[in-house]
Amino acid sequence: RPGTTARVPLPVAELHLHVEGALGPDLLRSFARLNGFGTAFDGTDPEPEFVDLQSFLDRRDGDLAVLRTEEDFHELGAAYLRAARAAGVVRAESFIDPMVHLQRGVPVEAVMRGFGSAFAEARATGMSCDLIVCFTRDLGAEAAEATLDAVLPFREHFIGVGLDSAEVGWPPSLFRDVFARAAADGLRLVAHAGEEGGPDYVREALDVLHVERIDHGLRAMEDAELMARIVDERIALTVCPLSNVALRAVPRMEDHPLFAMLELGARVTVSSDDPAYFGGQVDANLEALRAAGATEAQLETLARNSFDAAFVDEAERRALT
Ligand code: ES4
Ligand code: ZN
Repeated sequence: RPGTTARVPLPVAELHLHVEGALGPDLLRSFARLNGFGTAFDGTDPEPEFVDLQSFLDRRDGDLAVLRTEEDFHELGAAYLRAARAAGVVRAESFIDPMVHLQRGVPVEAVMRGFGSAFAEARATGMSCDLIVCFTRDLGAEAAEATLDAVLPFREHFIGVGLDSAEVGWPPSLFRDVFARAAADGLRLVAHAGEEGGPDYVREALDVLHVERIDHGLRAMEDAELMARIVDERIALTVCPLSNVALRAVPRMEDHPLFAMLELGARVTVSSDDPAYFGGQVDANLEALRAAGATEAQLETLARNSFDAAFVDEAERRALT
């Protein structure tokens, strides 16, 4: 576009990002060659069409086959942090899913040491970033307990736990005990709820798991009383606009419930979820909202909310903004 200058990205905290979802086509091909898959992934469609959350998870699981070693996880983590920085992310709280990798025979140790060392290295160069370990909810509560046991030896590499993957049929209440144990270990708590599951899932995440933020939370909008509470208690919602449209949780960006959530005064934040699959990093998500009618004031509110909702103390918060 001649005559336009590149916009400096708005500084934000990205609070809802799955590092595995940053595995883009170039990295995918290079890991495939490195790990003996030859050119099997060369024709992989870089912009796939999804119909729902499960269709994305199936595609992603196929791609993740190329990740085998601690070094692979290190490289993927470092690649995400570089791309995020360029997109304006000055604080990253990023999800990883150790059980997804263990399912295909990769030891939890390789995942934790690889991602952990990438984040530690970035921290040493002045980036504010931490990991959150997600329980893969469709593997059930016993697997979640086993996950917590398996990652606790790497406690220095993560600050909290979350709950992700296929939502419907796996209500938060199933995970009461493992979240209580994580809280007792001093871990911060978040959970995906209300992406495909109804407002009851959001309510359970708050009342049974005692999470501090809700990831997505879209369907909380179906329950006015619940939204009033979310506003009142300043519970952050980490919303991922491009993901929601790609996975058809929202029909069109112009209809995104984020606009009404902001009107209610909810602490809405914006993140990219899985940037390699849904059309870009957090800056692309903010840009998509702008194109759908978000005002500068709304975009600034979203950025400020992201810092208010981040798991940092006052001193670090001041250093970030
Ligand atoms: C995910 Cl529930 C959900 N949504 C988007 N990306 C994901 N990666 C893993 N679980
Ligand atoms: Zn997510």
